Amino acid sequence: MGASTLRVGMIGYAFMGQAHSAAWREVNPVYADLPVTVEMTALCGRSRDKVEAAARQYGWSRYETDWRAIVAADDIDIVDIGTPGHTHAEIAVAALRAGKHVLCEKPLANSVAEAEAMAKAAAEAPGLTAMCGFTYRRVPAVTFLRHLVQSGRFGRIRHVRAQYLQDWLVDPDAPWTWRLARAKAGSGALGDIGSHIVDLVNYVTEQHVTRVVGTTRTFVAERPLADDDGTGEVDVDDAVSFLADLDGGAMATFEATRMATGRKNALRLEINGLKGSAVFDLERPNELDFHDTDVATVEQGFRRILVTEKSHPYFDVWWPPGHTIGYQQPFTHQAHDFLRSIIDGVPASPSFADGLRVQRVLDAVEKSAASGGWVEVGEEKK
Ligand code: SOE
Repeated sequence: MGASTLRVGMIGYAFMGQAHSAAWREVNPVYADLPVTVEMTALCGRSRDKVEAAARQYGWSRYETDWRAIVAADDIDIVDIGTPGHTHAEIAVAALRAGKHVLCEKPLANSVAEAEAMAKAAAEAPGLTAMCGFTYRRVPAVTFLRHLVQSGRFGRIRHVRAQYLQDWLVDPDAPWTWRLARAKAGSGALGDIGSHIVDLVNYVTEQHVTRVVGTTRTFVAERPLADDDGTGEVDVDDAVSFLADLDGGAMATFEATRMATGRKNALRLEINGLKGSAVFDLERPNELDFHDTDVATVEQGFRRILVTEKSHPYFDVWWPPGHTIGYQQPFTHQAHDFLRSIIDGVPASPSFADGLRVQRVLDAVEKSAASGGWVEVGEEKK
């Protein structure tokens, strides 16, 4: 291999494995100016038959059945982690210590202690890129919303409303999965999808959650197993709601649920500032609704911005205006920005420290749901 090749080993081949594989596959063809070539060197999973088939289907050169082989391999520069949360810390810390760059799916970990160990390992490896996969930062309309905030179009922000609504657990007979086991997933809707909106509120507003009060609910405590007659226990939340104070003075509400009938993947963000408001909904990913008080009062109202111009974030490499992109492309943007962080030595965003910050909020929400009161979000250890 030449110095201009970066070789990826990916661990996990399910939903995120498919999305990340597509991103690694298309990052060079899409970004012609990238001075490195990505090699999809090895895919790892525990089931030999399944990982072999996935490696062939997604275009990986070889497969492994033990993640340690990926971390130890001399011909791998980047470890991409797409496994359930309980494995993230061990793999990521080992990979960083072995001198690999790491891209790790969200939530960063299943506990604050694990996330702290990961952030520490990243801090102790300053020459390596360690990024947490909060991919929605790279939806062009979301990035553009952040630009609008930064350029003062909302003035002081008073309210933030963040929701992530799905419905794949509405049916009480929907099968049990690892995402419903605390030992593997850490929490339920809170960590799986609530983590995305906590990160996005931080990212878009540059305000951080300081305290929370919330409640969680498990509506269905047992579900049928997919491959035998038994049932599996659900010991995580199906839904969570919480109020939060942000350090820039805004009030925020958060809601994450897998029980919102008809809402398939509705990540919604609404911002109300003194000078304007905006609404984003991931079910309409190329649009942003913007209300701007600079317009004459009689002409005011929410107008739809189609975020597909070449000058919108990330769109320079895509299609002519109006030719939309979808769920996959932000993963490609993420792969590109990850590679750029390695090549240019710029800090990864979101970093493991950002992932830890989200983890502290999730932890505070769980404590609040247990106590019924407000909980301060833990501070960084000095
Ligand atoms: C499942 O709820 C899930 O796949 C999340 O784990 C992802 O992060 C989100 O992008 C879509 O929904």
